[in-house]
Amino acid sequence: KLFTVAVVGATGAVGEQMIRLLEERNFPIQELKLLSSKRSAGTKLRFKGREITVEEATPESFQGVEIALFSAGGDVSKELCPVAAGAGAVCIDNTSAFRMDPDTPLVVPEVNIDKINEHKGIIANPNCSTIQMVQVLKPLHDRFGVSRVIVSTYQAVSGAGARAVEELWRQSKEIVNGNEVKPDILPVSSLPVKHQIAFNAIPQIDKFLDNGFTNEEMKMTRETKKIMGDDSIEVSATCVRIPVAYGHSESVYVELKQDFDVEEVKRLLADAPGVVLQDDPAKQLYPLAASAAGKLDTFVGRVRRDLSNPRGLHMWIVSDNLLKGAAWNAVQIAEYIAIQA
Ligand code: 11C
Repeated sequence: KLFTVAVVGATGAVGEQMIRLLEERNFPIQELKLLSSKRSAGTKLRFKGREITVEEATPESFQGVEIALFSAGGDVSKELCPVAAGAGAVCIDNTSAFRMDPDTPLVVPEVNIDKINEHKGIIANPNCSTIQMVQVLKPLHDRFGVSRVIVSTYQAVSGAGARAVEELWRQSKEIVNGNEVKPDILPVSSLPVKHQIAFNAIPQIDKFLDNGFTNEEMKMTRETKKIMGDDSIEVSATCVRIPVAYGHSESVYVELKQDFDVEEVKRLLADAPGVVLQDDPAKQLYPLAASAAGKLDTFVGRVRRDLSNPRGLHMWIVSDNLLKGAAWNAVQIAEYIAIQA
């Protein structure tokens, strides 16, 4: 069967990767509709050697659409996902709009593909920093039980969009050339205070909440519980933006409920779907954002027991935030839907 597919947010950093993956994976497409805001409508994009003109996404855009991939911001999803779902499409939404809605499954295929059919027209794609972490936690939770996670992230600027990547290049050149830096976008484009990102680390991703954590940090807490299907897993996060273009890195400390053998942990991770173990200190082998960029897998290394808690485990987890963290996870879900149809 061939599908009529829409990509909403086609000109954005994630939308661009969705289109590329649909082409590379040879997704069974009858017709591809590329949709965007009014501002980007009229842009011409290529798909399988053909030129497609991007149209403005409106409530009328979804007649006949069977699968709609959304990555155009939460407000667009809130307005148009219910319309698309009402017109018969299955929406795979990359924004946070519906993630915590009890009627919306939040899916990482390697972790909870069993939830995919519980949708009522919308399936949510988790936050990038959550996806790569739960992929690695899942086999450990199944075998030993995970009680607690403390994670610090080192997140790429592309998580904040293509303009943030341009800002990193621009500021880097300004500094190297001895010119004054004028921060414009980061940490949060809608807030008045901006910070330099080139040659810096900013401990703020998204807005602060009353509990002192940021929205990005609380996404990691809440989404992990929902995806893993276990509210008892405690997650505290510190999310940091660093001057890397593509690929989020995470230092993850996990407390397990049972005694474990580090070599068994490594074997479980090596066998986990979509996960690649890169762990050989003697050869200085560990995951790196620069080598994970452009890959579909999630990489884990630096696996070691905590010094004071025998049930504590440390790991370093890296994945391309635009791919497994966004576009690839969404296209993977679309592939499962297509296979079932
Ligand atoms: C970042 N994780 O790196 C964010 C981007 O909820 O989908 C993705 C935000 C989201 O800035």
